[in-house]
Order: sequence, then structure tokens, then C-alpha cells
Amino acid sequence: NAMFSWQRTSYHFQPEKNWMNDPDGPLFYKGWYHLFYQYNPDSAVWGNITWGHAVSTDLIHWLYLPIAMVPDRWYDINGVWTGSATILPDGQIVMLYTGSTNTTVQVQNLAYPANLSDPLLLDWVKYSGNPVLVPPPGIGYKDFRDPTTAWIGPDGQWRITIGSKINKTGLSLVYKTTDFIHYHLSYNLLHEVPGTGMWECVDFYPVSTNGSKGLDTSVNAPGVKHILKASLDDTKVDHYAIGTYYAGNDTWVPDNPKEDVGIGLKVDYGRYYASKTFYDQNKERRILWGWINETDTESDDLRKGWASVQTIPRNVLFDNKTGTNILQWPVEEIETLRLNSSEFNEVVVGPGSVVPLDIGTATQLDIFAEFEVEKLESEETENDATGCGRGSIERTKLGPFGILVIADDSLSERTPIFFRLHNSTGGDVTTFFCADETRSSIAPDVLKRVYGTEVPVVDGEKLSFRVLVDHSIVESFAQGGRRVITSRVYPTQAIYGAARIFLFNNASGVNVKANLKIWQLNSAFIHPFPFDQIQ
Ligand code: DQQ
Repeated sequence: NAMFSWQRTSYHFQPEKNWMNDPDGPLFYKGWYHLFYQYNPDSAVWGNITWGHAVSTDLIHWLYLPIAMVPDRWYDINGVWTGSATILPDGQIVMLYTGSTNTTVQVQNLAYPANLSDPLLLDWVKYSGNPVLVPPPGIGYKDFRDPTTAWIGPDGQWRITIGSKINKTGLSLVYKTTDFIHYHLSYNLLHEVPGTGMWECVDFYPVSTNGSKGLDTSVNAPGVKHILKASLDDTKVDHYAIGTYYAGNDTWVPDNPKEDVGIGLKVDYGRYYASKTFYDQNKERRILWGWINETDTESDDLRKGWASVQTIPRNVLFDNKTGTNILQWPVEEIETLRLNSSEFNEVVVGPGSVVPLDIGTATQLDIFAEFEVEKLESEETENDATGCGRGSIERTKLGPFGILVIADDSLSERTPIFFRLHNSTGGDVTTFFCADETRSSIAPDVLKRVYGTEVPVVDGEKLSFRVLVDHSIVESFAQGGRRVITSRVYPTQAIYGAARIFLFNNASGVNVKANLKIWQLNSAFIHPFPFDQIQ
């Protein structure tokens, strides 16, 4: 099906065809990274959900494997929904997932590999005593889903947490187990936040406050904080907060109650949902996957025959410069796709100007950009335009300025990634990081929004971002990954050889001096596993 084929990505993971949503049960095993994902084998819209399966040795090149689990039992006949993997100290792999039963009750089920000596983990056995958990008293039968990776507490028992809600309060239940068959519901909630609604795909993991390595899920010691993430069903946004986990009573407390889960930081300020991390024992890092949802119509998805993309896996660390956010950065393996690069040094972009960057075709790029701002007026006047405004066309004294990607020569289509500054009369500067999809496509039936957020800039730092461009996906990381915005765009003109990149400055009161390094990126190899050539 060649319809909209230019919108397919070249180095992001997506199935050959049909619908995909949440990443499930990621893990590293015997030399292979495994990605499972919510997959409809029959159509490009959600339904009949199975676990698609693919493997990679480097998180970039992927081989599709046969579907790992299908809805074939009374306890998952309405869908093999989201779940997580736990690798036990003896090498066993435990997969816990949500099943939607024959009466659409959400229950938790246990599955394990049929053959642990198979590095591909092709065959999965569903435990004969499933379900292992049903909704507890007081919890709605459709409000109980997406078990996390388990962690072990000081008492030697395993814990998992499962998202739910009571009325409008989003919450996370904790269960203890020793065998993953029998569970004990903890009296305390891990956490709850009024007004946030149903918590889907909860993720809970430790980060080191003083190291550059990721931590395995059970680590808890001085110098460790815990990230709690919930995907809010009401708004379809992934939110997280940083806090402390108290293993004694299995509760978690946010560092800053004003930035609690669901009311503070977002994992990604763009088009992004149902994310999940795993600990990569191969490279001692914590890796984050996220689902990039479509923003076109279902009928367009059906016509093109596929829907959704996964982000490039991101390395996650605690940001010890700010202490208030995580850092997300594309895994280093993406750099193996780099081809030739171009550098642009000290390009001065005056107020109201657009500067083409001549790099040839611009559909697959890894871009680093750094900006210095030079004020044209000396007096300090307040610039009261905060946030991202109506996007890149709204001029203020101090912004917007940045780059235009997935743009054509005439700029009939363009996706600006930019900064916009705000200064008070006292001289305090606040920096906003934004992505404007409103002119990303001339297609009418596409959701096009302005996304963005304030981003912390530490004294002495330059403004900078890194942007990955892949045909119809733009992943943008500001200030080393303190804030991230993923854009799903639908170009019709800025495609293949017609796609360009530009610098722009739409501020009225500043010159911007830009330094850029831009790599062309190769396509990743993403194909069916070549069983016939091997067996
Ligand atoms: N997707 C799954 C659910 C989860 C939701 C079903 C989040 O388990 O809550 O496909 O996108």
C-alpha cells in the first residue's frame, strides 16, 4: 500500500502494517533486546489486541518475530493488554499483563517463556491458574490495569504496582508476592493524586542522584530517588514526578507536592503516551520507550494501512544540575546511523529572517543547535509574553527563534522547533521550549497544535537543543534532555528530496547567533526475522 508511504519512518520502530500502541515488557536477554507491543494484526485501528514482538541487538535495527501472545483464553479474550517483564535472580522471566476477560473485566495474568534457552523467547506459556489478580473491593472492574516490573523489598518479597482510580482520584495499588501467583494487597497506596483520573501504564523506578548509570528496579539506597510515572487516561498525557520511596510501608512521596504526578512535569510535551522503562543490564542504563500516537483520522490510517510509531529508545538519568527533572537522551546506538555531517558556525539571524541551511535532502537528520541571544535594545523592559503563544508566527521581543524542519522551499509546510524567552522588569529570564505543528501540513484533517513548556537553563549554559527528524516524526530534546517534545506531522510537500531545514528568528528585539552540527542519518534495518535463512 503506497498511500502516504512518505510518512513511514526510516529509523523509528513500527510494524510492517496495522495498528500498534503501548510498548510492553521490554527486556534484554541473552544478547537480544526484546520489544513487545500492543498490536492489532487485522487492522490499522485499535482492537483485537495481541502482543507483537521484535528483537534487536542494538535498539536501532529490528527483526520482527511472530506474535508472542494472542487473546485466546476467557481471561484475555477481549485483549492481551499492557504488561511488564521482571527478570528474577535465578534467570526466570516473569511477564505480568492485563487481560480483558470475556465479560470485559480487567484482570492480571502471568505468562512465562516456554524455553529459557531460546534467546528469541518465541513461545510464551500462560499460567494455568490465570488470572492471578482480579479487581479488589472498591475498585471498578474496568479500572485495574498495566502491572509494572516487580521490585524486591527489604523483607525479601516482590512488589508490583497497578494503576487505578477512585472517583476522580488517580492512584496506584501495591501488591506483594513471593511466587507471582499469590498476592497480598498492601494497605497503603503507593500514591494517589486527586483530580488526575485513571492512571494507566504506571512506571516506578529508581534513579541515582550522583551517577551516570541507570539502576536496576529493586535498588534503593542513599543517593537514590524514585520516579513515579502515570499515563493519564483523561488527557492522554504521560506525567512524572521525582520523590522518595519508603520501602517500610510501600509509599512514595513527591519532593515537591506542587509538582506531583499528573499536575506537574510531563515526560514528553508533544504527541506521546503509555511510556515504559526497563533496566538494561547489558549497558547498565535505564531505557525509556514511548508510543507516538497518530493525529490524523482513522479513515486515513485505514487507507494507509498502518498506525503509530515508537520513539527512539531514550536513556534516562536524574538531572543533578537542577535536581528537579529527569534527563532523556536518545540511546547512543542511534549514532551508528550517522552519515555525513555539515557544520554551520556563528550564523547571525536578524529579527524577522529565515536562513536556509543547505544540506541537501532533510528527511533523516540528527541536529545539534546552540543559540546565543544578543539584545538590540539596552533598556530592560518587560516582555510579558509567556509560554509558546500561538506558535512561531507570534512575534515578541525575545522570540521565537530556532529551526524549521520538514519544510519545503516555499515554506508551505514547516515544523518550527524554537525557544521563546520571557523577561521580567527585574531581569529574570524564563525560557520556553516549543514545537509548532500548525503549519506542518496542508492536509486539513490532521490535529495541528502548538506544544511547549518552560525549560530550566542553568547559569552559564547556552540555549541548545537536539532534534531527530525522521520523515513524519520530530523528537526534540532541549538543554540536554530536560524537556522533550515529540511531533507527529503529516507533510505532503516537504517530502523526500523536497524536505529542507532552515534557521529562523521571529523575535523583534534580538539577533540570534547559531552554531549547528547536522548529520544525515541512515535508515535502520527493520525486517522480518530471516528464519528460512537460518534454520
Ligand atoms: N492501552 C492498553 C491498556 C492501557 C492502554 C490497551 C494505554 O492496557 O491502559 O491497549 O494506552
